[in-house]
Amino acid sequence: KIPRNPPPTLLHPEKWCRGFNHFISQCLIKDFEKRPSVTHLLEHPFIKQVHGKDMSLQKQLAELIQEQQQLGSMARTRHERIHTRRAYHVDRADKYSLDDDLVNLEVLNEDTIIHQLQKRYADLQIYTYVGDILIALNPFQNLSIYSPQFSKLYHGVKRSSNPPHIFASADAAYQSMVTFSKDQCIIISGESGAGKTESAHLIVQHLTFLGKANNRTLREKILQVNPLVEAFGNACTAINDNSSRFGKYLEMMFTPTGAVMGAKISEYLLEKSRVIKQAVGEKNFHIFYYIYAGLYHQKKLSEYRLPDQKPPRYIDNETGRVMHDIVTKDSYGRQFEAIQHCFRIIGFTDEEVYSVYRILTGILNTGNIEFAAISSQHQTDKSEVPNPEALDNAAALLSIGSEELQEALTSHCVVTRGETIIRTNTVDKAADVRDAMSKALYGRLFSWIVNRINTLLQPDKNICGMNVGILDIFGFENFARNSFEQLCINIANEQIQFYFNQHIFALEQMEYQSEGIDATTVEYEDNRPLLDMFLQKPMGLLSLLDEESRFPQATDLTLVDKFEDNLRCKYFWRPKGVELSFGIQHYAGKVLYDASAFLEKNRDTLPADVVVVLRTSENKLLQQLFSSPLTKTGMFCSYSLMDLLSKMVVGQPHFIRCIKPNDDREALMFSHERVLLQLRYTGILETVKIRQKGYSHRILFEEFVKRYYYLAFKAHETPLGSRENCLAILEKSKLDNWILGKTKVFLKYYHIEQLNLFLREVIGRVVVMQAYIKGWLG
Ligand code: AD9
Ligand code: MG
Repeated sequence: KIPRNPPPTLLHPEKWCRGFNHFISQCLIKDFEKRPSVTHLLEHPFIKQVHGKDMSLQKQLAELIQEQQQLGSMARTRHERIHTRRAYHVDRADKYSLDDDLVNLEVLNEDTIIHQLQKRYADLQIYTYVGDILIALNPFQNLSIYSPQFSKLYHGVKRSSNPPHIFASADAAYQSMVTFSKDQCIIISGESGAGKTESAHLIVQHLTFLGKANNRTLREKILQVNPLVEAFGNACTAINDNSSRFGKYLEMMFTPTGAVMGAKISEYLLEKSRVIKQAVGEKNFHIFYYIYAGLYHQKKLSEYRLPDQKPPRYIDNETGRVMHDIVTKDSYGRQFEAIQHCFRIIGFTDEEVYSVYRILTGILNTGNIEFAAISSQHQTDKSEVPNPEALDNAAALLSIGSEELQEALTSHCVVTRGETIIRTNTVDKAADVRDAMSKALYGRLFSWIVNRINTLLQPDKNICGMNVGILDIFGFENFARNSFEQLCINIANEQIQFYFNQHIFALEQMEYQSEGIDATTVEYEDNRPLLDMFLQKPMGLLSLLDEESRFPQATDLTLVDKFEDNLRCKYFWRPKGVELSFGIQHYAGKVLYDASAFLEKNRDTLPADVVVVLRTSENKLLQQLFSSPLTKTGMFCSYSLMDLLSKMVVGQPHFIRCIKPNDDREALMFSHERVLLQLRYTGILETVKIRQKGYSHRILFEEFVKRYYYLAFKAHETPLGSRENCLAILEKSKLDNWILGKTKVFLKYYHIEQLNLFLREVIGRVVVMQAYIKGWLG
């Protein structure tokens, strides 16, 4: 039986196979394997039918051929692999090493785990598996294991044929996406400086390699996205010179055949307060140094009204240091060129980039505006600007009137009983308004850049694609002094840990019960009570913070009192003698917070007077930034997080756990104590246990049969999603250790890879077929 109408596209090999199931299984595959004559095929009525009708067939087949060549190259890579290994001294027998996966440990305890990791780290084997989860130790040195040869090495091969690698994890996500046409998500966690952002880059690098679009420009664009947003969203902290100060979810979109076709970023909780002030030893966002140095070297500072002797106050945290760096080293200047290049490649217009620079330098000039009190007999709460040139500079760069700016900074309108009264601002208040304006400018500029990137990298809406999302947020932080920002960051990490626990422990164990399966339970540290303490309404910490922020009379002290009165649990305490401080027992350790400025930071208000002025700007971009509704009040921190989690829940998660081997950023230094701590609070020991004993994949009978029926049934059959049929498939594929529940098949993590490889083999034969037809068509 030949299908009456050939399907309109032949894009996905699996679909192709399904569309032509009978035809292919009965005739073409068999024939091909025997190398049939071309005339035999030519005469086939179906081929005639397709050839006559569909001229784009050739193009589609060409794509498939390319894919096939890749599948073929997998086989060929064997030779190459050995070669590459030798070249990079990763020499090892071309077979499975038990050391690669902690699940293989016979004696399982903290000591054996840490010993294994330490031994591997000394050999520069920074990656280790725990079943399907990847542990990545930060090497603190550049390793030569990320070249294109390595991308090839890890492409589409069995996981056990190479040492563990982040490319293998990226590959697994990609292969699941393509095989099952399902969105995937990769969640990278670890404390600050553990290597999340580097890992995210490497994943993007490998995914762009895999999604080898014919479109080279698109690939280049996507590779520029991370460097660009990180220039604006990362900064040097006491822990990490390139610390992420925002959460980033990057979705890479692919066509149904797996060619990359676009990307989209979502940002969470940018630490805007960094724009106006940085802790000792820390810096502002990278971009400010890049632009100042770039303009300095291009001798363009005066054009942007910046002094060339002394950097603006906002970036001059350590007096003199920055200027010294800028004059003596040109690394910032080169970074500025790199950023210009990123803008250009991604597709920003010159005008847009120019507007961005004006706003950035406008912010720097705004920071230099000073205020002094005017005392007269009647008014003592009035302020003026003693350095009007700074005001003029800022106003000029923001393309607004300088008098209007001064008004907006030093006074505010109050509407009472229908009447508008103008009140003056004290010096402190004026400085606060100035800084609030700078923060708002930067925050909105950042969001605009992100949105613009999304527009420029938007895929063709007509193609129904799928994506791999990569979550890289700021890691857990514990400084000498911890403020509101650290609290937000740590709550976000708390949620990631919860999400991990849900997926690795809770959901799995719940299903054993509901499916009537007797599997060993693994105890784990549940941080749910802690999360409740933060997020519960109306009595959680964040709700209390919001409530207090709404009282004009409230102070940071009344806030901490309120916490103490209401949060009666073991995770919260208040140290004696330090009024504004409180402690939290986080999943990752105890953190002492200093509540100064909590209320102000949470309120994050921008006076309407400022918005009104900024909206008059002649800079179109700036106008646009402030045209959206004014304020988002309250729950800033938790709303964003909810959004983040709901996003992640959509796809199937893959976990990467980054670990920091020492606090000195030293290569080859393995601090037993530090690693042990991280293994403990991330629950690695328990994770190994559950992967040893548990069934990480639970698939409904129906879904299982739909996915894998090829393995036991004829291609044209449509078997029912029954228990018996599942059994037939499982037996045919010769797997052991699986269990059948009431409605689901329970599989070990390694079964999935075996089944998928099996399936790919079958599908691969179809592709070979298509290649053959291509030969005839071409
Ligand atoms: V934070 O929570 O954003 O403060 P991350 O993102 O976890 O933190 P990051 O990826 O920035 O840490 O890594 C910190 C530094 O470790 C990098 O700047 C590199 O110098 C170093 N690093 C991390 N991973 C690698 C790697 N795979 N190879 C080489 C690495 N160096
Ligand atoms: Mg980071």
